[in-house]
Amino acid sequence: PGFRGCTIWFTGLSGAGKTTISFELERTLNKLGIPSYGLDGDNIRHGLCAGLGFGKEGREENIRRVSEVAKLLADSGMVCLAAFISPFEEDRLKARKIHEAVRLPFIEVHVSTSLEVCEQRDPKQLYKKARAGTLQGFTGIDSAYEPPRNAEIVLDAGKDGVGQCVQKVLDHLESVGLL
Ligand code: GGZ
Repeated sequence: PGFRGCTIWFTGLSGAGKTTISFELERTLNKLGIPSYGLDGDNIRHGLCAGLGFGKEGREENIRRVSEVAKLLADSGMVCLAAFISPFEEDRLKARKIHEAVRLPFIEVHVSTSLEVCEQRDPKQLYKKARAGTLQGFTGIDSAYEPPRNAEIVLDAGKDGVGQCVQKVLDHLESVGLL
């Protein structure tokens, strides 16, 4: 059987570099002739998941919908890149199971950039608002992030540049025969 596509799932704190890495990887794969497509909060939470909040249930439903879309993209032969905080182990495990039930590879990438670095970067000033108490339930401040224990790949975008992170994912894909 030929290549059926797969999902590469990026999890980590806000500002960890998930979207940046996944979109750079998307460009690289597409240049290599491997069709890929990135999903993230910007193209999902304004459309498919508009109206969902950031409480436990809103995040759970967000990740459930994204998982189903990722599965369809992977099944179509694409490399689907999903970049979501996805803070809860249970929700990520369900995403994995949705794929594995139909034998589509699911590769979890923990973008483990420290809270310290993410907060220092704070590109949207959300950590600042969360610290000030004007934004409540923010991941890493007053909402939990459960670090994955079963991620296929761990990246630290506080230590490695975007290019190095992308290369680590490509190396993994090659080592498991997906490239
Ligand atoms: C976390 C929040 C919150 C709260 C708004 N907690 O850095 P960003 O801005 O661009 O990325 C964050 C994005 C997270 O959406 P996800 O769909 O990835 O989250 S989850 O997987 O948990 O469903 C951040 C912004 O939304 N944002 N409020 N309270 N991030």
